[in-house]
Formats: sequence, structure tokens, C-alpha cells
Amino acid sequence: MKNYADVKQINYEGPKSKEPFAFKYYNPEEVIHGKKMKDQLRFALSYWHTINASGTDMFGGDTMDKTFGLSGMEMYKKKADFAFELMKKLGIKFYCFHDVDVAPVGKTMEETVKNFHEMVDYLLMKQKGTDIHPLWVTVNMFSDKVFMAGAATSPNAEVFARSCLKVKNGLDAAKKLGAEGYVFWGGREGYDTLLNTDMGLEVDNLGRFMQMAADYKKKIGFKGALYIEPKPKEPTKHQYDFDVATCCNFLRKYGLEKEFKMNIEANHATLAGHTFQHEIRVAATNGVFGSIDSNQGDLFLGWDTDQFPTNAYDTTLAMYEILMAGGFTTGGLNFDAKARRQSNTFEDILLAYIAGMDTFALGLRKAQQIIDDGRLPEFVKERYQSYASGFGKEIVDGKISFEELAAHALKTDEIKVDSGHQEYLESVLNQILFEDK
Ligand code: XLS
Ligand code: CA
Ligand code: CA
Repeated sequence: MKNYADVKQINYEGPKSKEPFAFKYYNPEEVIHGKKMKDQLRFALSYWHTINASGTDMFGGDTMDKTFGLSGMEMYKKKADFAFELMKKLGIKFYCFHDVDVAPVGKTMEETVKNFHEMVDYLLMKQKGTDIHPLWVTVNMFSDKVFMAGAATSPNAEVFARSCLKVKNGLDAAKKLGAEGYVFWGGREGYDTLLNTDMGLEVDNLGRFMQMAADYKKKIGFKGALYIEPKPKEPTKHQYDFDVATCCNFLRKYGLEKEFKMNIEANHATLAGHTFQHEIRVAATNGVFGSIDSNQGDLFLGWDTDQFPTNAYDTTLAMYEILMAGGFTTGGLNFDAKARRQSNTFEDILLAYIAGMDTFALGLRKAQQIIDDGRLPEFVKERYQSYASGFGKEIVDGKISFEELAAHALKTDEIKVDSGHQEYLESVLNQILFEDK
């Protein structure tokens, strides 16, 4: 196998290729569902996993050195160089980062903020002459010990103020770098026991905080989208942003439903006991579908393993939902995923991204085949025919009353509810997925 340095550019070679450093399904310029694959999929590199994570787990230390033998600002500049080199090799146009991913924490808050803005300028310099820019920016309000009891939901108002400082800088950076969006993942916004928690005040404070951030976004003229990223547990036992439905309820309670969309992570859906497709559909039907953190978990483990997505069945159904939701606008597919601890070479980073990009590209191709084939969408349409005409249509149009419907039902003794034909539909899906073209 080639060395990382010898791989200059990953190209599309098609499904028959056995070259490890080539795409088998991702053909960036090919048009699928009215757009080039690169514009349909909008892949992004995650800085925290790809540029920083080095294999540490709770039982052992690093298995990979990503320091380049440097420290401080020099190391972070070298990491930025590496990130841009990687994106160019992979043909990725977007990246996502937290403040602490790109710059060293200083001895004082002022020094930390100065380091961050210096590195944002460095990233801006790296972006010049390329079409690479952030899919979204975020800030880390969960690792430092001051956030042990939450950020905007901390019982300590100093921590609330620190959170404002962090998000202000994150939004400023997003604007400067021309980011497509800004993400709020709740981190430790939740609790472990009600014995020490004022839930009402905490969630109200989170509402106030989100309103302030949305106002600041407008004040500085940042045009990108704001996203909330739901996650049901980990690190806290009860997270306030459990899943898409919970987040929609939060947004509506605080009148923020017009300001935020969702950044949906596959692995977080799994942890919430939902399928990835379910979360996308809930977002789409509530008008808050935004972006995707593409990864996969492990059903046998039950924690946030952040694996590269290689399950084509899941990516097909996810891409089908995404296409049905109208596709991405500001959002895209951010690989919030890390190569496994034992996949500890620089070649593995490329191979993991190729696997993830190809699996989503295959999912997009198969989703288009589901649409072209027509049997699945037509079945669903047919199943709801009773609402397309007659009194069913009047229900949908709000033209028939409760009492009129009760009177109608009084005259109807026999009702035949048609079969849902689940097994048949699953076999149609298999046929589409595995047919030998
Ligand atoms: C953690 C989250 C996090 C967000 C960004 O589980 O996935 O990485 O995506 O803060
Ligand atoms: Ca995520
Ligand atoms: Ca995760």
C-alpha cells in the first residue's frame, strides 16, 4: 500500500477499481438528482477527530502522534497546513471545528481569545485562493472543568458569562471565515440528579442564551444558519436536547423556531433509540432540517463511538430522506468520525474518509434508484389515498367537523384497513440495493 505522502489526489475510478486510494462510488462531477455529487453531498472534515484525536481511550493513551514534533502556535499552524493538505487530497470543500481545536488555550482568557483570533486569521489565509471554507464553526463548552455543571445551564452565572464570551468569538470567527453555519451542541447542558438541579431555571437560561446568540448573529450580520445538535446522553445522564422532537419543543417554547435548524448526528439518533432516518424525517416535517454529522455507532456498545459510516443500508435510507427533504442548502455531511484506535497511520485517515465518502455516494446513488424505481414512494402515496378525496380530503382541508365525522362513522360498520406490506417493501429495497447492474 502507498504511503500517505505518495498519495497526491484521490480520484474516482469506479466500482470495479481495487485501488485503495481511489473512489469507487463518489464521482464529484457526476449529476445525480439534479446536482453534481459534490454539491449534493457537501462533505466536511471534522477538525477535532481528524486533526487532533490521537487514539486515546479510557484504558490507554495515544496510538498516533499528530503533534508534528511541535507545540503551541507553531503546532496549530502545522495542523492547519495538514488539514488543508488533507482536504485538497480528498477534494473536500468544507471543514468544521471548535475554538479549542484550532488554537492553544492561553494562561488568561485574553491570551486564549488572542490565540484563537490569530489562528482564525491563519485559517483565512489558508482559505485564500481555494474554495474551502467552514461548513460550521462551534465552541467547546464541555471539556474545561468550569463547564462541569453545564455552560448556559450552569448553576454559576460566571459560567453563563464565559459561555457568552466563547460563543461571541465563535460567531465572529464564523462570519470572518464565511462559514455556512454555526453549531450548538449542548455538551453538558443536562443533569445527573434532580437532587441538585433546578431544571426550570436551567432550561429557561438556555432559552435566554440561545436568544442572545441569535440576536448577536443578526447584529454582526452573520448570514449562516444556526443549528442545534441533539444528543440524548453522554456526558450527562439527562440531556436537555435529547432528540430532534425535544429540541423542536424547546425552540417553540422560547419562540426560537425561526432562528435554528437541526444538525443531526447518526450516532446520536442511535443513542436516543431512534433510527437516523427517523431523526431526519422529524426535522424535515417540522421545517428544521439543516445539516448532518455523518458517522455510525455500534449497537452492541451503546456509547458514542463516532465511527466512519460504512453501512450502505443506513446511508441509502438517510440519503433518501435528505433528497425527500429537498437536499442540503447551508448544510452538508460532516464526518464527525474518527478512524479506530488501531487504524493509526496517516494512510488510515485517507482510507477512512474514502470509505465514508464512498458509502454516502453509494447511498445517494441507491436513493436515486429508489426514486426512479418508484415502487416504494408510490406504495406510500397509495396507502394514504383515503385522504386524497371525499371526506378524507375534507379532514385534511379542515372542512368537516368532529360531529359530522362522528355521524359519518355511525353509518359505517365495516372498515377494511389495508396491509402495510412491510416485508414486501423490505425485499424491494434489497432488490434495489443488491441488484447486479
Ligand atoms: C459530541 C458532538 C460534538 C458536536 C460538536 O458528541 O458530536 O462533537 O458535533 O460540538
Ligand atoms: Ca456531532
Ligand atoms: Ca458523536
